[in-house]
Amino acid sequence: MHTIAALLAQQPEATDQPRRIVVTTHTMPDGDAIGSSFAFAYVAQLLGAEVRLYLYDGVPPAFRWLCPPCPVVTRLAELQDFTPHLLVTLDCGDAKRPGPELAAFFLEGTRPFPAWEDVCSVNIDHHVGNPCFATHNWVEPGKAATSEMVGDLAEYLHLPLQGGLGEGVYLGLMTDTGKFSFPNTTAHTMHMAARIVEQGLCVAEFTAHHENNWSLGRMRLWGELMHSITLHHNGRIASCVVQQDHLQRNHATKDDLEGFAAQLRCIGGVEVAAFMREDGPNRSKLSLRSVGHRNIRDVAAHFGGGGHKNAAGAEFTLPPQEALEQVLGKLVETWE
Ligand SMILES: [Mn+2]
Repeated sequence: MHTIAALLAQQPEATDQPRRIVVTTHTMPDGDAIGSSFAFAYVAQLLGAEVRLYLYDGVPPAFRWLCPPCPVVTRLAELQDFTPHLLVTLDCGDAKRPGPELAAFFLEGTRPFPAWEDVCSVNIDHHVGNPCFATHNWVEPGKAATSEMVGDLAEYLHLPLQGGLGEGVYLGLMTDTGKFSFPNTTAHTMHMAARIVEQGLCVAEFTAHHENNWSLGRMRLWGELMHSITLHHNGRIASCVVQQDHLQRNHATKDDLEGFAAQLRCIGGVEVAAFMREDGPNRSKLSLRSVGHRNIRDVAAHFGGGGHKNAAGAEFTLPPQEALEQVLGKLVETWE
């Protein structure tokens, strides 16, 4: 954290121009991705930097009530002559997570533009097994959320967790801990949330914005999917498959599926929830969720994915039902 703080404070050599920073996070951003990247952008701006957010998938509708701290672009070309000194990734467990336009940059060092020759990269994340793909890496798997790390950084720099900065940190804390209920929730997490509330965040208003915003289509989609849930392994595994036509008939999008895997885990006795989404012809995406002691990260990793002990995922080049069969097989085979 000290290195990152020092990097942010540093002025570019021989110029009085502000430091330029591109902040990014993973594709299909969740609450921690949006929360940590927004909050980091606020921190950088408070330190005098000029900042752009690069979000390959844009800001999902569920988070559009939050005020972005700076201009948001969805393609690198939109940055035009904004050549950054620093490129900062947040909540990205590996080099491919920021999206296809930056994969070659992190994997092979290929610059997307010649002017990016001297761009220095920073990776701030809390995923176990993060391969430290950037020039500077600050990875703390013990942290509940990447947003918690940004909160630590802000407080280390004596910046109050208020306004948009507080909202961003709170969003990440709340979503990555399942509203302060998952095993990753620590006293430090709750103290930080309390300080944000002390500094002006209204919990009821925030929750209303964040939760009471479902479309009728989303509600109907969840209803339909709930009817199709299957239990396996004596009721200890719950599974569900969502196909493209589920979305179409309910006028819903894949963003409307956010949180469904965690909901599956609410069934009494279920220790692992496996949710498989059809993503295209022969393409599927898995979300795995588990209760406290049960680690599903290794199963996700077996299929080339990753994540955390209790929340992980993977992608498949198979139709969803076939992919699910493989996952269920692996879960039972490795069950202890
Ligand atoms: Mn996270």
